[in-house]
Amino acid sequence: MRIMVTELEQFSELAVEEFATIGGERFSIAERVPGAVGLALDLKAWHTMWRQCAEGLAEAAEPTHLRVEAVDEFQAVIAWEELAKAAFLIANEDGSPLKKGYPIRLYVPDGSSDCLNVKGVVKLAFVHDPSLTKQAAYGFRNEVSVASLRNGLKG
Ligand SMILES: Nc1nc2c(c(=O)[nH]1)N[C@H]1C(S)=C(S)[C@@H](COP(=O)(O)O)O[C@H]1N2
Ligand SMILES: [Mo]
Repeated sequence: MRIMVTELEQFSELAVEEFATIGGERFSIAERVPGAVGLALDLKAWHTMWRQCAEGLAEAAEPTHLRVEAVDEFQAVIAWEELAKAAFLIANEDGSPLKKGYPIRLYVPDGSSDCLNVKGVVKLAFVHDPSLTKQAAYGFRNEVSVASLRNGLKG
């Protein structure tokens, strides 16, 4: 299973092993999410390193939001500010692939809801759209309307 990553005009499709080698120090997710188990990478550090591999993003502003989509079509849209402590769970403690959450799982410590801890992430979109609300949204694809993500201005 591959993880699709997009930002502006850039696009990558990465296997979990490739995703993990983009970089960042692996740490135990329990350091940020008490009770959670496995090895994680800091989201913002990972993003910075991914940008260095992708062309044309060095000059780009910070994203405004992250949109994640899962294998089961669960998705979440989260404002960049809410992701200060966010991490990607990439493996079990012993380095083996995740049983629960494969290929990777997002964790948003200090987030507005545990519901944002999306399992089975297969798409990450680093979004540049200041018209989206800062209020995080989540749910199954056909339950999250685009209108609800906006400040009531655009459809
Ligand atoms: N892919 C996917 N991720 C998901 C969900 C889901 O239905 N599908 N449910 C979310 C919700 S609503 C919650 S509360 C947490 C539950 O996490 P847990 O299974 O570790 O208890 O996962 C979140 N991540
Ligand atoms: Mo939830």
